[in-house]
Amino acid sequence: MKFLDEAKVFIRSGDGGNGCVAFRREKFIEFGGPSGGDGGKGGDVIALAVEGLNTLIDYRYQQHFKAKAGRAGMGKDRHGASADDIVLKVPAGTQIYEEDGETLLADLTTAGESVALARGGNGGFGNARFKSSTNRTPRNANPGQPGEERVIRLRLKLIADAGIIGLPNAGKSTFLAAVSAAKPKIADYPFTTLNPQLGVASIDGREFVLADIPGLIEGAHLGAGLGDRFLGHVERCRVLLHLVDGTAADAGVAYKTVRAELKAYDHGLAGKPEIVALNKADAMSAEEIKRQVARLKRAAKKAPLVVSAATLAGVPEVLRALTAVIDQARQTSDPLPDTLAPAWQP
Ligand SMILES: Nc1nc2c(ncn2[C@@H]2O[C@H](COP(=O)(O)OP(=O)(O)OP(=O)(O)O)[C@@H](O)[C@H]2O)c(=O)[nH]1
Ligand SMILES: [Mg+2]
Repeated sequence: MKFLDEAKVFIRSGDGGNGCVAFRREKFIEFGGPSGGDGGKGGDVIALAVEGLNTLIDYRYQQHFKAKAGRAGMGKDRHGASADDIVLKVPAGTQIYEEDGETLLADLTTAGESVALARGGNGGFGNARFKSSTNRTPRNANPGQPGEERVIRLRLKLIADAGIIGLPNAGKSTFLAAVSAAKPKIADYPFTTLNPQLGVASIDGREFVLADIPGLIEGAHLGAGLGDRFLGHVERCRVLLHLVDGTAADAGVAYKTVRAELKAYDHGLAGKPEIVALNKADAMSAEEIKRQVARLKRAAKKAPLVVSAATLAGVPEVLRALTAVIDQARQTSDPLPDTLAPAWQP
């Protein structure tokens, strides 16, 4: 399945049906009175988070969603049918913004959550509603109310417990492949990973979701490489796994480059708990490992874990360190301490 994490969609809810003007006409019944029915309600446009989706790719093929109008009322006191709602299915983790892309309308974080984005117009009253003791032949009915239309932007921010960050070629995808059933593309050149990948890792009988994102390079926040927009997918993680390639010239410099990009991106990423691991230990001599660990320790101000995603040495320790932070975060904070606008009501 292709991956798409941003989409712009035009939505329109249905107009209400018009009320009807009619009078009862029947043999032997004089002055039958008004009998115009009400119009039906137009369809709403609703967004619903569903399970089993992790991309917005459907919205590349269809960008216009219009709900049908309610049916008009008819004589003999028949009300018009209301139109069906249109449901936009989105993956959990989808944020819905106004057209400006900045005003948050809704954040659907769990499957089953839904929000009405455009309400269908109410149907108009038929003339039967207007009868009264002083007006026994009302000849007026209300028109249906118009629907609403708007442009919205969908932005998917994957929901994972831990996110793997690092320079290209650090071995992020190799790590994800090693600890989960995910099959990300792995290769010996930068920017192998073009789209975020999710996998479920397990350790000591516990499971958590791990996200692998494209590598960051210096200047990513200015658009260098693949840019930093994929960092949105680790925004909601409880912990970051920062992988550093031990075979690089200087692990400390590599570490600092990525940290600088996290800071420039902001959104609270720089303050997230981070587990630092020196990868590719299998390809280094003990001497080299020692040197790189020292550099990394100086840069990160804490001792890194040493790991090899290729041989799995040290991998359980990394997973345990991640689960420890995840558990702690689950206990102390609510699931998504995001800066959310108050729930939007149409
Ligand atoms: N020797 C050794 N090689 C590794 C290890 N981990 C990854 N590699 C190799 O490093 C290269 C890059 O690995 P990837 O997993 O694609 O790196 P990445 O961080 O996902 O890179 P991007 O997707 O480009 O950001 C591949 O050739 C891997 O086989 C390791 O622990 N030891
Ligand atoms: Mg990769």
